[in-house]
Amino acid sequence: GVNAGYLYPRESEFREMKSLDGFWDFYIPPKFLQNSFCHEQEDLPHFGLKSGHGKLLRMPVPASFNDITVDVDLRDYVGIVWYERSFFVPSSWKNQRVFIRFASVNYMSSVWVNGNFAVGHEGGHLPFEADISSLLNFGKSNRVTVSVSNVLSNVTVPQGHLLELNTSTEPRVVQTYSFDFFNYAGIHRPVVLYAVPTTHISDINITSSVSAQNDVYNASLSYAVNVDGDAFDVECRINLIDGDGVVRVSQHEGCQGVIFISKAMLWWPIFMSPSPGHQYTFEVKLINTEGVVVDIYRLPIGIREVKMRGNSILMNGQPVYIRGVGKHEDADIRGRGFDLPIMARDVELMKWMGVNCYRTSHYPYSEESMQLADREGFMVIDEAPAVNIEYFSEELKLKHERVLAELIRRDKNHASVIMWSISNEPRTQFNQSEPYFRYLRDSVRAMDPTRPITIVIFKSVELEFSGHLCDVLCLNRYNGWYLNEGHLEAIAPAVIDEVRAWYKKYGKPVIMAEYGGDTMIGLHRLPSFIWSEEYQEDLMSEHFKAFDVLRSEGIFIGEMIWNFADFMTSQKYIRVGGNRKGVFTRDRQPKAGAFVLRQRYLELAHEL
Ligand code: GCB
Repeated sequence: GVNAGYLYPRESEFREMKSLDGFWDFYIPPKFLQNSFCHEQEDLPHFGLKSGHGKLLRMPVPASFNDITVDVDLRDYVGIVWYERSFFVPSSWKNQRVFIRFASVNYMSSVWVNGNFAVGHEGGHLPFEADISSLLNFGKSNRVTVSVSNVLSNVTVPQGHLLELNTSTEPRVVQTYSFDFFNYAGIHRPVVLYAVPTTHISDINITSSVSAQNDVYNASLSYAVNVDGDAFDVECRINLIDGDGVVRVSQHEGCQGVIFISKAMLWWPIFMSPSPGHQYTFEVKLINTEGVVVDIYRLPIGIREVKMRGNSILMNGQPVYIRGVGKHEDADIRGRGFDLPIMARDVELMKWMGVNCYRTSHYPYSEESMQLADREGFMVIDEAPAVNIEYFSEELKLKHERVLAELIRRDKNHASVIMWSISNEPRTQFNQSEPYFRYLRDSVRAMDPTRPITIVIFKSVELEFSGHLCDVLCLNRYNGWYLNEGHLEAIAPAVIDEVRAWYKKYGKPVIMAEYGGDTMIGLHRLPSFIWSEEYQEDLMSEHFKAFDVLRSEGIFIGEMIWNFADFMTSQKYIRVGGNRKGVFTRDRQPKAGAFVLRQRYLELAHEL
């Protein structure tokens, strides 16, 4: 549910953690049981996976399960799989509250501890947890069992469809979906066990506003701390601590209030300040009626204010131009699995190219990557996992709203997040999309009135029913690729005409959120020819001509190449070992296009 698990677990004097990552038992049910929760499946958590009749393997956590083995049935698996492991809980945790927390399981999961149901969750990419104190054996061994289903339907976010295929042996259920990235599944992000005091900090909300007086910034932070347990018996003491460990402001009043900071060091995007990504530590101490500290939580925060004025996004009053990339959490073998080295490498490559922003296309990224963006000063367009919505219904709308609530609850305190993206390429040519997205836009606005909102559009300007709901128009358009492939000379006029038409229709500034073309590294053609590195370079340069014209007209505020790196897709004849629109390969080495982008982005960074 929306009420738990969104405060990132951190150790402190009062908080202990234990990682449950590593090899887990992994169970594939016998074929005839893969799509249903019938008897044998219901008994599994009780007796353990070893009691079943399926296939037992060892599976690394976190990782997608699809690309670990050489088994095509597992790669293309549709249905329920199971994970299980044992762990010890120290006796010293007995008088605390113990939670198990999954940072992401894709798509639908249920969790049992020692055979007892603990929690269920629908939707990949967002965390969930359960207080399992009453289910544990303290000072002894325990068992956790997790079922994972990767089935997508009309009422999942994102949507997908099952088909039955006749084969030479038996009919086979296959999953289809209209988005192109591979539907990886499994326990994708870390699993932790953590213990907190019975009365503890359960959530923190912070918003900052900034005022400038001759180059000096004063800021005010509004904060609210939620307490779980005997909330009436505790008070909050807040310290705002700077990077050097010095307490800048100390406030004793309460769990809700406003802190004023004179001469604040603001959070600035990368390239906009000599010290981008500045953070303070927001330290909360819970104090009981005897004046004794009972819990401490420390949240890194950046002080900054995002605002729209006219056609500009202002960061601390300064207009920003987005030099961006669309990305994926995707890598060889681990699929969508959490991967710190890839995350760190991506940050280095983005810095090298002069990137100042990325979109979490097409789902929320890991909490660690959001923290890294805060620290490095990247701006993030934070996207819900609602990609390619085709069928609109009341049930889907409410699920989509819950996913947005979970996303905002998780990411609201990140300085890097400058905008919420409700959806990527929904079918907004249909009338029903208007009330659907109006409802969600209003809901997001109510949950977070501080950030602009977008829907990433790909329909044509004449037949489109959602642009008026957006604060910024994000447009995906593949000139020189899906449109007029091979015709580089047609790119610039088409982009200019279309962006002007969008601006004219809705009066909102435009970001080109995707453009690009597939490129096989090592394929060279003179003159350039589609799929060659030269073609990607030329395609980009033609877009830049249009972007510069539109920028000078004041209606265009950002460009984002599709994609940062090559990534895996489902099997399609237009895909060669995946989508090759990356300016980097899947193993993060540059194609020629990366150098072209770098030159432009660094020039723009210094000119702006
Ligand atoms: C799009 C989608 C993106 C695809 C891309 C492509 O419009 O938003 O997910 O990967 O096109 O390369 O086809």
